[in-house]
Amino acid sequence: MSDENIEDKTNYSANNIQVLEGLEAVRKRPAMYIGDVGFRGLHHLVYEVIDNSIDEALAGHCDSIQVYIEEDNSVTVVDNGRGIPTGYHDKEKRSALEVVMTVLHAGGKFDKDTYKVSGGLHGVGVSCVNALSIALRVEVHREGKIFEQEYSKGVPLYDVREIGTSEISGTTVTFRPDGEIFDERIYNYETLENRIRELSYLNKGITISITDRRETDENDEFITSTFKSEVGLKEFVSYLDSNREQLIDDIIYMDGEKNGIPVEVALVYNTSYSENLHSYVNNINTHEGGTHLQGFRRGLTSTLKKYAEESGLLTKLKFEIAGDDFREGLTAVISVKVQEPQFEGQTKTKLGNREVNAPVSQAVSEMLTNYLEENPKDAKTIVHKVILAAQARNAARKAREMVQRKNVMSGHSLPGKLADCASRDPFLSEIFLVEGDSAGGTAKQGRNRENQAIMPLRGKILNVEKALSYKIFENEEIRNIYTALGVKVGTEEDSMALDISKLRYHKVVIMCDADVDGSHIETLILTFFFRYMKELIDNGNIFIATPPLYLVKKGSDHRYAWNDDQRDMMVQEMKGKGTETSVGIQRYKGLGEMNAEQLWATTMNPENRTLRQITIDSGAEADRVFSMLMGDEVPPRRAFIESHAKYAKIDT
Ligand code: 0RA
Repeated sequence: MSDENIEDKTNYSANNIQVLEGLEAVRKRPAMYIGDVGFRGLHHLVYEVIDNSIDEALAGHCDSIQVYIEEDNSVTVVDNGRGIPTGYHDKEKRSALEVVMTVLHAGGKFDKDTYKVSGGLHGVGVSCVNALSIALRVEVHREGKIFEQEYSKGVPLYDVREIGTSEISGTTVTFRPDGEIFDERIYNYETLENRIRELSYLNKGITISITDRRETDENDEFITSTFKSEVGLKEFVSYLDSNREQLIDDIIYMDGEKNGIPVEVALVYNTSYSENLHSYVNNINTHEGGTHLQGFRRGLTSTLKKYAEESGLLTKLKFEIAGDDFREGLTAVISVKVQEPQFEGQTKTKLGNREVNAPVSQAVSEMLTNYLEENPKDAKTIVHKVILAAQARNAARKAREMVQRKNVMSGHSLPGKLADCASRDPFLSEIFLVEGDSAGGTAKQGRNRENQAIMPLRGKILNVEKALSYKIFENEEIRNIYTALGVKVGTEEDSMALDISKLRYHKVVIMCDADVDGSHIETLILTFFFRYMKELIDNGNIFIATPPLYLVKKGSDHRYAWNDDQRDMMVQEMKGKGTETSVGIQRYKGLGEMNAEQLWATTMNPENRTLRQITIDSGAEADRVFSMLMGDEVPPRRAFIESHAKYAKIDT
């Protein structure tokens, strides 16, 4: 044996130890790599794998990606790229494929020419997915051959092996998340579908499909969706606004490069009053905004302001137009690709790179200037809308000031309908927003008054989707929510700025009847939080209570069921217990059908209750769904409600 060989062996085991240490680090602190080990983290694994295929597509070598949810909740991602290289890697003493699959951050290192920008929220790569999978198999078609390797918890089960010949090229990865790591195991088709739709808009020209192999529909076929966008963000904006009325003829669009930074922007004005801006960096939704969004706003405001001033349309206005006024009824998506993104903020979704601001601002300015010059009619319509927004903002300021003055005059600022809790510690306190005065009364009797506050809401609260923002602040129920929560809105510069530093309860629980009306009210309240207090949703403060649907009883044996399966199982079990006494089922529709003890035991007691925390998978999709649910068009709303209904079957 030569010296060289000995050294090789040492190197090999040294590398091996490093790999194991890397995988172990991921398994020890999975949240550090994928965010969390719940629903989000579970789905994040899929995004991480798809991202590699998208990178291959962005490099110009792949135009088709298929995703399958398998029967056992494993996921397969197939692409027609070049295939991960399988040759021997001299330095690592093993197949390049094995290196990509097992070494953290190794993914991009083999292909220096590729303009690589995606790479997931945390950019951890497929090796991280591998480490968190109880089983993973990769199959590569490349140079006329097929190769495979399998792993468990990231450790290879055998060396990369050749298993056949092939005329195509591409990579297929199938993985099953490790149940020891994840609290959630079940993939949600719609969550993945939404992300895939979004990815297809963000990366035009790529066909991406998703198929659910777990169950078939009434025609015995798997549920599947295929997405391909020819025109990118222009189509995205039109999808987002499909339930709103467009104010101008075209969607304003540009796709280009500024100072070496690829910038794609699409925007349109509609007749609504809300601002819907969605921004992306390297395909990642930047919820918290950042320098690209600042650039967008600056470009939009300065261009429209200049145009409005030069056109003489502002002469009659007695006050300044603010930044917000340019964004009322605006739907826009902006996507930039940044080589070395710096992500900041609480959820690491805020772009910090200062060099991105100016190029985006310039791009937006140029695009908009051209459009306004070429479409004077639309330009006028937009300026008119801006002036109306400014006037409404002025009215809103007056309404708000009046409210604040009233509060000061009456000496106490909490709403009369609020039954507050004793505790003044927001971290221990919760508030239940309850549908109707009568259920509110029951909740007041049943609660733990030490830390549970109750505020009844009268009937249907205002549909904020259809109201001007100053109308919203004139609405009593909504003002009560603001004052009870201790949330302040509006500063001199930004009429929508939210101050949640004095939030009085860290859990805000929406408690509605388990029927069609209740779920409508739930949606109205959620729409309000989504449009006007989104920070609370992002912070994880908003919850929905889940009252039981059934009381199943036999003699003195009383049990609650939250769904039909549970109910049927209880009935079977109780019947099995011999005696003649019959089993009775009571269907709860309203909270009012429960007495205070029952409501406490099933729905309010932290020891037994289930609270559903409201989170947003996709801000863009949530925006579209709320505008549809609360908008004027009936058919899409009915279709959505029928496919998502919790209670419709029972009540119709
Ligand atoms: C590194 C180099 C090359 C391809 C890839 C990675 C690659 C990775 C993945 C992951 C999923 N699908 C993928 N497709 C390709 C190409 C090197 C070359 O052929 O020159």
